[in-house]
Amino acid sequence: MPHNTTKKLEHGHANAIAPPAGETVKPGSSKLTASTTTEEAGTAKTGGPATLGTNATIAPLDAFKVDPSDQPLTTNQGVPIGDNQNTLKAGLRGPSLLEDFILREKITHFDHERIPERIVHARGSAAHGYFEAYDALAQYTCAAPFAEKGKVTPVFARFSTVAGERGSKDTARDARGFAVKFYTDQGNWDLVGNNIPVFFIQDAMKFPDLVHAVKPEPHHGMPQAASAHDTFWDFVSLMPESTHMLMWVMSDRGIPRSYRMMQGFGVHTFRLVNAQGESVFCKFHWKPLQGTHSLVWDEAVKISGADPDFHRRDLWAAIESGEFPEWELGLQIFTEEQAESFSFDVLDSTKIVPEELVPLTPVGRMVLNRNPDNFFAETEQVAFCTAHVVPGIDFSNDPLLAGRIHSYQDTQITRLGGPNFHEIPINSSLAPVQNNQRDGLHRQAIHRGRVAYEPNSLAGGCPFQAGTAGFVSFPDATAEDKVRGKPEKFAEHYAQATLFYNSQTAVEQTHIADGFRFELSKVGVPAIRKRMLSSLVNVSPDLAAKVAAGLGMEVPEAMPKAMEHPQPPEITKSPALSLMALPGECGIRTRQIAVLVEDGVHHASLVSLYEALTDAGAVVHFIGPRVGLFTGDAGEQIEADKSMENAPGFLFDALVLPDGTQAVQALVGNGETMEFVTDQFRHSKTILALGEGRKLLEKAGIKSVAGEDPGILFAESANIVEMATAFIDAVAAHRHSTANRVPPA
Ligand code: HDE
Repeated sequence: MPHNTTKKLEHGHANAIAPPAGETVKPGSSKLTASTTTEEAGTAKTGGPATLGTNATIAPLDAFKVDPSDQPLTTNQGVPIGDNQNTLKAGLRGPSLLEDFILREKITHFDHERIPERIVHARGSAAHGYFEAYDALAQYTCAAPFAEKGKVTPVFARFSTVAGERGSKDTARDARGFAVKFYTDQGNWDLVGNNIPVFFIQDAMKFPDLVHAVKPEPHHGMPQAASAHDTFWDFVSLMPESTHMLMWVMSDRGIPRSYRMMQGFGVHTFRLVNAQGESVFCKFHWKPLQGTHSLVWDEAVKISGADPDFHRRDLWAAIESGEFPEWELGLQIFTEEQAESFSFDVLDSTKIVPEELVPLTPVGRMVLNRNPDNFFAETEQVAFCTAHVVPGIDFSNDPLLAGRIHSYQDTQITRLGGPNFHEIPINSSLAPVQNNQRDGLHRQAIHRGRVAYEPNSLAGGCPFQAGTAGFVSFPDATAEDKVRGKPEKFAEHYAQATLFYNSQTAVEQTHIADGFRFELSKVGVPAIRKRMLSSLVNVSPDLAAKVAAGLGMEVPEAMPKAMEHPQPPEITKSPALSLMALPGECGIRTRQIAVLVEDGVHHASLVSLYEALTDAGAVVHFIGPRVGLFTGDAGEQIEADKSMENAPGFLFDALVLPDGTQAVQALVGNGETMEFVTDQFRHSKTILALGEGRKLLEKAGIKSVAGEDPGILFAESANIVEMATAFIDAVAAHRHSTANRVPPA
């Protein structure tokens, strides 16, 4: 019925509120809902065995979850909304009315949807899970997560890049954040670490300088998520203490294959304190059970274009599919007396404690088994703070850590809009919170009674001090002058950079030189390049020479050292520092394997291979020149879930070239196939050519015969079952750098 009978096309209320109805999906029928309710391992707040289908972080968050199934649309006041399509107007063509509180509420809320992003680590992804202690650790600490064997503590872990903004690519060369919030029954403990065990600077005073140098240059806002620019290298080349961390960031560690495949480190020396008040020093290490793997630079660059969410997607998809990533927590425990004898200072965050000096004690495992329900509510609003420690964990005097203890608490006040960020569901402790702090923006708690001070008699003295049952700072004796300065051993800047370089395999050393060459080639001021090279001479003349050659420069004089005669290092090689020298035993679980398909493909061999690979835990994708159905050699149908256009070769860990005359002919004539094959080859990944599929290698200019390159395998379709095992072993090795592959011209 037209609203105005003289204007037949003007629609009144009845027509205007009916948008076209799309196909509806019943709530609860999505893949997401199905898999998030089938968690295998659950957690309990106070420990005890994990029960099937439960997770202690679910229940407290449940109270805040909103599910609109079968519910009407409402305003924020709960008033049902009749029309969500049209503003209230004085006549259909008339002015909008100020009284339209529904429009105003909707637009006003929208106008304020964004919050400031994190100053650093803005880009990140997170998941829920649990930590399970292997044993009671009472000898060293009374911290709740280590109180008894098998104790389970819920966790929320967030991984991040450092320099890029919130929407930046995942595969930038950068350190990665590795932050874990333990919801212990003694309050929240945040272990806010990185995937690299050292840091660029020794003192918090330099952090704003470092971050200003690495972030996009302030005059033109470039480059995004990259350290390859003048201001960063200007700063670090003037700060020799950065050299050790530079070695790590320029190495393969700076471009991990997956958040699930990287180590994590607490970086600083912390203290463990036991119930008797005795303390030891400690370093925290997370080791992924998925193995440690990295990208190569060319691959990282290409992935950033094809899938900027590469790491986010990987973490999400693994958890959705029930492949819960797992890390083992190891501690390096040592006494203050031991520390004093080391050639380096354990309060210096630019130094590691080599595992040969203090071995790792495995103390438990972390499993991430549930994706967040809402990115903003959980991943964005989670507030990690180094100051969040629990009885049994304490700080050392590391001057970098001291600045962090202040900074994280402080930054949340701007980022999350006030001092009550601890009440946001993802941040709130599972342990009850009782104190006399009151009010402030966005206060949720409704404090009862009239007493908000202590001591009091009107509330019976409650809440009362816990005394020695509460957090007691370790009484670290200090009786010195107030000074600004650094302890003597902080002046030694190169020994561990050299240790790191000398502990790498030849391939890893080449990657480090390549990393420096690339980054410095982006530096426009020659004096900065030269200064950095002169610093690298102190690390390794070999490295300096390689980088200088790559820049077309002479190797300069070594930079004068701050400390000419340091105490000799305890060790000169540490195998634990090389990713490649420590191959994982993790098989091919979650590896992404591309199988090219076309009409006429040899169907039976692909079916057998698919079964063998998925049995081994890999994720197999059939990739065609387009998505959709293809017809196999005997008329069977095979569906391509991705196309070479939407999922290029460099997104996959391994490639299978199919058999079948007609299919191979069609693929040979397709330029995208050649790029697919060439990238797999250039990035040293495993390729299996079935039967006539070898023609695709030949066409791509890859001249390899069986047995020549451990990453290039050939099989006849008839003996695919025997070859599957060899293929699985080759994929498990991840990359075949020893093959010395030269990209075809
Ligand atoms: Fe951070 N860092 N940081 N940092 N950092 C932040 O806190 C800071 C440092 C790390 O997933 C900020 O909530 C100072 C070392 C991670 O939410 C900020 C200093 C290590 C995350 C901050 C350091 C880290 C942050 C920005 C030197 C490895 C992300 C937003 C004194 C051990 C946590 C925020 C997450 C985030 C300050 C050095 C790791 C500004 C002042 C060393 C993983 O507070």
